[in-house]
Amino acid sequence: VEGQDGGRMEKLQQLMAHYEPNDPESIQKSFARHLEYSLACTRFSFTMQDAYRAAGLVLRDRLLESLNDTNTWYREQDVKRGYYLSAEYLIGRHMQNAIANLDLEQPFKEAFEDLGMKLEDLFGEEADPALGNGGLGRLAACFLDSMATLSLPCWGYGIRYSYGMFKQGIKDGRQIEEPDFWIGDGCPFEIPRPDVTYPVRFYGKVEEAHENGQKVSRWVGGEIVQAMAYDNPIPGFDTYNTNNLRLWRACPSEEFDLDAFSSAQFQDAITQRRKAEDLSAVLYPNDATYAGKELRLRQQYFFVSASLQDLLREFIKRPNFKWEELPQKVAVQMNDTHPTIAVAEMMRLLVDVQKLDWDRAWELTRQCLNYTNHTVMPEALEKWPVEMMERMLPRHLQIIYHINGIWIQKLLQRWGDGPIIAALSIVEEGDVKKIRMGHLAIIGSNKINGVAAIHTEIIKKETFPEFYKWCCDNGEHNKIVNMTNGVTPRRWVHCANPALSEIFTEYLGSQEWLTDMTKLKVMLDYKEDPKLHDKWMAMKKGCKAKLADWLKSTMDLEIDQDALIDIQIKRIHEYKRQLMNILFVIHRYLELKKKSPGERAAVQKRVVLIGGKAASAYVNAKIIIKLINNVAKVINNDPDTKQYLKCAFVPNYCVSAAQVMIPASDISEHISTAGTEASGTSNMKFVMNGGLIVGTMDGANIEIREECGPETMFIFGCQENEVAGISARAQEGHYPIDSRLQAVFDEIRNGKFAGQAEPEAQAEFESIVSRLCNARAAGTWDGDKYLVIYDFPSFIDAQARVDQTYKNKSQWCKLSIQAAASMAQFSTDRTMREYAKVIWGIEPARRPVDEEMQARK
Ligand code: NBG
Repeated sequence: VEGQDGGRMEKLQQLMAHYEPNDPESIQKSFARHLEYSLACTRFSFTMQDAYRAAGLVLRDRLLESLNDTNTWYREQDVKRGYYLSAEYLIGRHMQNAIANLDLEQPFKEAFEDLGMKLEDLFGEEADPALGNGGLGRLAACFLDSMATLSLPCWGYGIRYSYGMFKQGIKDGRQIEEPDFWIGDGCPFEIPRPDVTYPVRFYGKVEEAHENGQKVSRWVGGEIVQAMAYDNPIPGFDTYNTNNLRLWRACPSEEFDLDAFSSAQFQDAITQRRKAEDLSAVLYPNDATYAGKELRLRQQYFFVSASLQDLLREFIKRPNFKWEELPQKVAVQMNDTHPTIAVAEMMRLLVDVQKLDWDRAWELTRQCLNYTNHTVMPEALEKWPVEMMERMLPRHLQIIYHINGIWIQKLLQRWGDGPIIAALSIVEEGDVKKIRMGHLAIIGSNKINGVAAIHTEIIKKETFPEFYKWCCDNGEHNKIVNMTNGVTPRRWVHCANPALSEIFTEYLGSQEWLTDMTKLKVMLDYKEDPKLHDKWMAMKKGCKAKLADWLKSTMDLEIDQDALIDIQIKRIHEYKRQLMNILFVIHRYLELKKKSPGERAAVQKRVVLIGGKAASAYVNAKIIIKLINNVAKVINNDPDTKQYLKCAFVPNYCVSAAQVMIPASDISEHISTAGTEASGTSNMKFVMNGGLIVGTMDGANIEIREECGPETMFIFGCQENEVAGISARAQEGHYPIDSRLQAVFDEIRNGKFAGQAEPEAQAEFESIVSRLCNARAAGTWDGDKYLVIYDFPSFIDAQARVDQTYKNKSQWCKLSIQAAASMAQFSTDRTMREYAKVIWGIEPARRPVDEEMQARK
């Protein structure tokens, strides 16, 4: 509605001039109103789920005020904006985080306690939005929190999957996958935007035409799907900025043709509609691998196209915009290869739609886009069959060929013909010709980054060595940069571990550490202070009690709260070596069995918890889950040992489970083969919560050790530069097996954990053991690729050091404080500052505080 009729604007302005008040009574009023008017409940009859929804709407009102004003502010300031393109966001529950970041903890608590409700119970009602697989998706969510907290004008773009990561159940010790319809009756935090939609085309053909004497390409026909926006406000902590995570949902482009109701086309219309909606229906449950399915490429193009159309529209809306300014106003980050079709789509939008000439468009594209690599596992670098791309995205294939043609010309001019040309081509020749998305990303990007120091070095030397050579030849040494990952201390300390948050705030005299973790260094002065030790140990005890309650209620497991808590939670993957962990548990059990009752009492009690999901098609990972469950069953039921050693597989590991488990750990396992884990981020969360790490010299472990001191970490295993040599020896059969590991293998082979009762499992377990012991027969090697046998003895030693150190409680406490207080480097605030400065060239744009906001505070 436009115009000023009857002073409408002024009137509305007056009516809406004030922010929603944040005192407990106003919150209660707002709650009651939503309960009755938004949810149609009565004040006499509503469920906890209703209460959660109404409370969510109370928060949403406040989030919206801030989101709208922040957007207006960014527009007025005409700031450069960042756009994070990610197929995954493992956001976890919104409510507690939103309350903390909006600085509403006290009034909310009062408001709801006064109504006889506990906030924790409300939080427990929220479905955990799991629109991601693991570390990559969770990192994206932590990034959003930090971007908002730093007042960086940055948005996230992704897909609003109706079904997120599957729910993992365990039946007879095996993983079963259940659909996660998280969206259920709707999420109170999201804002559907039916007015923000974009058409996204698939299939069809390319026509050449002439326009004003110029040859142009027109992509026509095929089918069009509409992308509709759903906004998820992301509030910053200690700032008035709220950013946006815009997720796209696929909708059919046309509503039903009513005439078709009476005709045979009706069924067709329904099928078309379904097909469109299928696009954003499910998240692919693969972590660090990719399954080359057509639907996956459709999902990727769908969200990339909608996002680029949206951000270009915002750019064009600026008065007197000029295309040359695009790199001064827009920076795009492509999170892994999933969104890298963006390179071709940006070119299509600039050349075909905006009519820029090729060279100019290419310059702009290359200056705006950036690419993060998250893994060195070759099976995760996506490659799409040329045939598939030609069918689905014919214009993009043309564009990619054109980009590649120019690129190859440049290479030939510089180096002449040779094998390096084929290695660097975007097109992979072979039986099935493929487009290498990693190559496309690198060629189309301004900066490329790895996610931890060692990982970035491996990218340069092993993953993309030819590119690195090209960059160095061109004087572009800094094209590949390192951006070590982080985690947000708001969710991972303040929300997950309120008792620890209180200790920090008490010792520092303010909450400043939550936005500047270097402040925690002050804690080092007290690391030997018995008073702090008492508080610290009480904090750990409280966290363990919470964990114990949670384990009891979710899986009916009882644990000894005085035991050392040892946790490994992450996706199940051979390179992460959950197998080595469970083999060690068996070893520990066998050692205990050998001892007399008196000797056993002297052994450190331990509870070993392992959790994580296996990709549904990943056979070996699923066998490992079964093995863990079977081992747990034997150990936990052995009257000789069960008070000293307990082991459990914790089902359905997810963000909210992590928030309970991480604070309770004494040690956690980050034990990937050196050179395989790009970074890891749970390692950071554990240490921030005062847990110590058993780990290899891999990923971010290396940097954590540097920051916290080697004495705080139990390091073992071979180094990255030794792996190739050891592997070669293993393949030749010169690969001794430690007698203690041999004893474990024997026990498995003898049927201790399956046997005749479960012949199928027995065969699977035996196959795992014999694979480890395999030398190379012929062709490809399927032996101990991840060097479990080689690293096992030093793993046992590291665990012995853990037990030894843990005996001295005050020494342990000191190390725990020292490590937790030294983690400033691993806040995503640091990571985001680096991206903003080095990659994006984006400055913070903090909303100024007006009097009303000040008064409200
Ligand atoms: C994962 C790595 C982790 C890393 C996260 C975030 C993929 C493809 N990669 O080591 O395995 O911490 O990314 O960078 O999921």
